[in-house]
Amino acid sequence: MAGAFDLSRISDASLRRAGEKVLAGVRLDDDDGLTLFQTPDLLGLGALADHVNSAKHGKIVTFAANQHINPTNVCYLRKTCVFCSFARLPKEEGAYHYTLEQVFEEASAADNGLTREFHIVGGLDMKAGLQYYSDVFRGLKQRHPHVHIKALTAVEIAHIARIEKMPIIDVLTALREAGLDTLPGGGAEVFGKGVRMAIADRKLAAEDWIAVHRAAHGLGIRTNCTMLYGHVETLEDRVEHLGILRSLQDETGGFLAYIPLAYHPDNNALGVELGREGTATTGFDDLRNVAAGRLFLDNFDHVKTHWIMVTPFLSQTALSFGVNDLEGTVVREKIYHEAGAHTPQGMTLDEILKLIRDAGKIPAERDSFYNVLRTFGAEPATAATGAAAVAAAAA
Ligand code: V47
Repeated sequence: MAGAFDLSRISDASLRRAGEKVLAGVRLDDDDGLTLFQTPDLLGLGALADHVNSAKHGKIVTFAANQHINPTNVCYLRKTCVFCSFARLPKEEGAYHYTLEQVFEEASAADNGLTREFHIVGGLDMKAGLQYYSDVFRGLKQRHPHVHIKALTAVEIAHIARIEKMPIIDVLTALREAGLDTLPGGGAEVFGKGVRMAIADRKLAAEDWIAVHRAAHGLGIRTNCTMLYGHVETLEDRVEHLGILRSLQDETGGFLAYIPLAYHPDNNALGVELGREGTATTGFDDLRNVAAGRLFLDNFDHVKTHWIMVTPFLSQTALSFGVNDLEGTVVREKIYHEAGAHTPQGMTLDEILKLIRDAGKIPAERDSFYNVLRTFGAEPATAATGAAAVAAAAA
């Protein structure tokens, strides 16, 4: 690995042993994984993850000019995915299902000339099958031919396959013909059976989520992956989850990025049950999750921080904890705002550039395959904010 790392910066002996392995290029095992999630030495963990990230990406932090679109919140798992605040039953107050024209109207924000990616996900709506999404994608590509379509989680793909009585592979092939380019990483939640039973017992099982991504990779469709942390999962569950993602990446190399997602407890049954309303994850755990992802997932190039979920301030700090990619402009976010996120709905290009520069990093706009399109010159960082303050403390 490029450059030297002084292991004496790490105060925790177990983490130092994991650090020795990382520096020697030896893969971390499950016990090391637990250490990443247990160590009290957050700054040591972050410094190690930052070292690994800097060796891959230098000071470059990428973002995409993207727009989130959620065509429907109707979802037949409304009552059983107890962590979700977005879903509605068809006749419930607040339920919506966009017509094609409504999707195209919302997407017209991309006429700004900046947007390069649509991120499209929604509920498991019996009226949103193959024809609906094929029409959505074809219509979007006609209107915005240069905009990449990252759409439909593995759970939605499996839902379409079920209602159309088609094999997964045929659904993926048909959607690709209609304009689908890549799949987002949602729906993974936590793979462990006990956790899935507790928070999403009728949702696509772990092995089926993996099967959809394997099928996509086999067709050359790249995908992302996620882990929803900060609810009922144990640290062992987190390590197991990361291990499953790492194994599929060994097999296919098809994952583009890993995105840890912080659970938001407002307006959902799980938040009430846990007595957690108004209490999101801690900053400590948010930073730990990105750093652990960077170190454990040694076969992933990209780790993304989702500023909508963890706040721009925390995302900025995460840039010194192993992260090389920042969720983009977004434009209008619904899923986490229903669940209590108080962050803005979107960020302007200038805000993103400032956030990255003030962390002492170099902003770069990327395409959806993580190719850098343009780099924005390094500007002097302003006062010690976010990541700069933490990096200074860790040095
Ligand atoms: O799978 C739902 C999560 C995910 C809540 O691939 C919640 O680039 C927190 O996957 N608190 C969908 N999270 C979003 C997603 C995603 C987001 C950004 C980028 C990418 C990408 C993918 O949202 C769901 C679920 O894990 N979610 N409810 C909640 N209350």
